[in-house]
Amino acid sequence: MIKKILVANRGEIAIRVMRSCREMGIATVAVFSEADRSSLHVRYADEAYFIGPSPSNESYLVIDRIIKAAKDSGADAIHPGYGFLSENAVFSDRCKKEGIIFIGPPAHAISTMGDKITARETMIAAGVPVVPGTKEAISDEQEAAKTAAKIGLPVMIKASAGGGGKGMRLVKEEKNLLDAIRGARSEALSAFGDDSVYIEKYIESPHHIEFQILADKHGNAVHLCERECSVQRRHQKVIEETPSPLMTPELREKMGQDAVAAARAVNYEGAGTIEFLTDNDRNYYFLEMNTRLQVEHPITEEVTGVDLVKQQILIASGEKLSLRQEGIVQSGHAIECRIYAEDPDNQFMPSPGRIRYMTEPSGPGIRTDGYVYEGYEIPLYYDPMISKLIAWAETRRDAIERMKRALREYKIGGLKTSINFLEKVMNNKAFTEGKYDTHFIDENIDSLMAARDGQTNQDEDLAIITAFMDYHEKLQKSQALQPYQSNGGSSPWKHFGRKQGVMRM
Ligand code: MV4
Repeated sequence: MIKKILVANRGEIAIRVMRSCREMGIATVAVFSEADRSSLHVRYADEAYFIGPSPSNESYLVIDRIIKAAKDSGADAIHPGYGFLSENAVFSDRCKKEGIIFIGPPAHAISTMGDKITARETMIAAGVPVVPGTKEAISDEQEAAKTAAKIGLPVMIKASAGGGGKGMRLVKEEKNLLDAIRGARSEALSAFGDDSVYIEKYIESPHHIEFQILADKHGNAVHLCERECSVQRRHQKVIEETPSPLMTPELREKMGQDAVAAARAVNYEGAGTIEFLTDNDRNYYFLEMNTRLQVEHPITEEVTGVDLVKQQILIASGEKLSLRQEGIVQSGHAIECRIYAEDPDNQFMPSPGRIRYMTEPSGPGIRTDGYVYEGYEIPLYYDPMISKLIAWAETRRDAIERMKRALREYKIGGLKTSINFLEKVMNNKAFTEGKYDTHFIDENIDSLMAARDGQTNQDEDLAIITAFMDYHEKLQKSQALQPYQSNGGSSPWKHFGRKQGVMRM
């Protein structure tokens, strides 16, 4: 039985994890850096431990400090959230050695999937389709040229230690192959300390479709259907939805089975995600596995009704999965928009700063997973994501309308945000028709950036102006009956809105 969980993270995900803990009657421990002294995850927790300076490599990434906080607090488990130490095999192993439950997969699953060449090999052995390409690291450059010719150009050179777009090169012409290999190698060596690279056939206009899986310590594994994550910019996801507009029941069944096979092949435990590239003919290929809870997990929760964090905790406690594959059905449609403190009009530069005012959307079918409050200053040390806005409705069309309504309700003052950009995506034809792939933002950047059509904001300004005019007109009428005495003849414009100026009707 887990009684107390230390959450080795910050921001919205730390709070998200603690919410499930609280519902389960589990005590929570926060850790925080200098920059996070006034962060909400610290106030939310039952207790909190200071772990060092603001830069994450001096606080959230220091294994010894996290372990010490866990020991000092008497926590029997650690939840790593996403990012930071969540996919660190050394950390998973260290927790085990210290007698602390790591709420995540064992070290062997993390390292097998972390090495992309080993992951590909493991998937091939398990019968899961991978992108056509080399099975082993490229050793000889002449051999590489032959392989590329055999696969057929264009190809991608990828770093085995990479992932998420780091250390990748696209090669369209044979004459660029060797330079690309050398470039990818040196980039990989300096970024990861490992210069192994491999070759894959380039999939021209892929969709990024991923499957959520859960696996317990007793050999049971299920999938919780897909998430469509093709709306991304520079390998940063912007919008995710489920079901995928590209999905069919037959394809879901096949991909789901392969996702479960992928998890079984590494004796996976906990929540994980199998990423696939899918082409327009609905061929699909294993890309990589994320051995953690993901940012976009809420959309899966909204359509399946499963609390993924609770499942992670139950699995880590050693319980058998209570879910059966037949019992997992998607109901309705869910979309997530990531709200960032960034300026779309200035190359999406981060825009950290103080939240001067804020009104968050709510109402039917709306969920926000966030951590900021009015007066809070978003630190420049970490990811600039402010919150995740999730809309659920019966149909995709209704979910889009609901998201548009919620984006319009969302008011954040004091810094630049991506809210206006997201509204444009929701109004984009390719998006509303569900005909988009991973090139969507690049291909539509002009119309998504165009000077705001601003209809929504103008409507609101107009509403405020007409409200004032109506008030003022009625105020004057009531003054005609009963002239002013109290304000000494000051301008009615100043008078408007003042407490002592309550009019009689
Ligand atoms: C690819 C690809 C096309 N063909 N591999 C980008 C992130 C990394 N995880 C793998 N990525 C890609 N690998 C082959 N063989 C296209 C991408 C890719 C991409 C993939 C998923 C989501 C967005 C993307 C954006 C650009 C490129």
